[in-house]
Amino acid sequence: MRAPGAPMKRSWDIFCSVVDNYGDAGVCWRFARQLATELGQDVRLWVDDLATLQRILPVIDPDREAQCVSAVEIRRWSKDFAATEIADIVIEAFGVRLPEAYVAAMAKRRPQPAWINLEYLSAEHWVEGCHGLPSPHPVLPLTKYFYFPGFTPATGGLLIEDGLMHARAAYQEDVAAIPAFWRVQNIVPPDDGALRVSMFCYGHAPLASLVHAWATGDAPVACIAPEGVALAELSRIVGEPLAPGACVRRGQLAIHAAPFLALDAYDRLLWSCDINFVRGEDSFVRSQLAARPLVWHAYPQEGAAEFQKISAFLERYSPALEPAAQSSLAACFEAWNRGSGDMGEHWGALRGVWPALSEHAHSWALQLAAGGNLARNLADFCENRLK
Ligand code: TRH
Repeated sequence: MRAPGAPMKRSWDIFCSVVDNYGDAGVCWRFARQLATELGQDVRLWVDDLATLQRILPVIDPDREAQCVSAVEIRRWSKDFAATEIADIVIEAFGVRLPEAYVAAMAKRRPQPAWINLEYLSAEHWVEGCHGLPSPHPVLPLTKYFYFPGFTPATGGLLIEDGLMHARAAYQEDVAAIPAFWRVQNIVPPDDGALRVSMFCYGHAPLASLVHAWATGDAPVACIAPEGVALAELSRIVGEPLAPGACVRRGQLAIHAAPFLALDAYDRLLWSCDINFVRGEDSFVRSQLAARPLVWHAYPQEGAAEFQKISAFLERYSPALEPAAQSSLAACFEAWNRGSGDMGEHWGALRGVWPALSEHAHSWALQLAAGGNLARNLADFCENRLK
């Protein structure tokens, strides 16, 4: 029996191509899992790079053609894609090109499937005008719809699991939870009283300037960095190898090397820190839902288009902040994304407006959670297309 308010059970095919990094796999997996476990949908997730999915979801066996995890059927999407039954709802994630034979079969299927291009997240205004627009196929009698995640009710919203806010608050209030997290994840526990900062960024971030400011600052900082480019760069800066589980100290700074965490453990890292440096799309959203201040490293784009995305986000995020906090945050994002050598000074300014930032992070998370969630919104949107 369907839960009250749950959408009708439909079959879904989600096609995910990993362009680079982890965001494509992270978003698709999160979305697929929510459809299957919370909305009772019958979901197949086609992924062309199972090794990347395995990094965030370690139970995956990258050598298997098909496997089931959290009620999602995960399938290898290989070049020689074999004919398969067409689902009721077909999602191409981030504009990925579907197999031609699959599209041809979609056109013949009766009733026709709902076909969605799930787009990247942006806070820019134009997104509201394009969200939900149809795009007729140039030859076949098929229509695809653009579906945009976003921060306003005129977009598809964000991926927010049921009960997430409650689980996060309970974790942050439980005095035993954070020490247990360090233990289980093999991370040297940060010193009591140190400001806890998680670090996930691209290679061009001005980390050296930040490391200098932290090491020579007047208060202890614990920087927790999962394995990856940030940890490699930190290791280069301090001139010491930083294997997961290691901790290196420089003045007021302690760098805690962490393993690359499974997706849900990474959420807990964000919940465990006082501020999170995040990047791309998925960690960016999760840090906001962690109700903690963030510094965002946007995915670099042609023509430096990421700076428009940063301004658009801050335009939505910042108005409730006092003017000094707004300008310090904007300057910090700008310096971080431009790779500026004066990032350390901007960090100092950010510390000056700390209480306002922390309080705002909390109310922003609640505001996002009150806005509904993308998985349910998209299921409703597709149901209307299938009627
Ligand atoms: O990895 P990213 O840089 O992904 C990017 C963006 O999605 C970008 O928009 C896209 O165009 C590009 O990929 C191709 O950053 P993002 O989006 O934050 O994704 C990282 C994922 O990795 C996220 O789901 C969280 C997860 N993660 C872990 O599971 N464990 C970890 O230890 C870390 C650091 C991240």
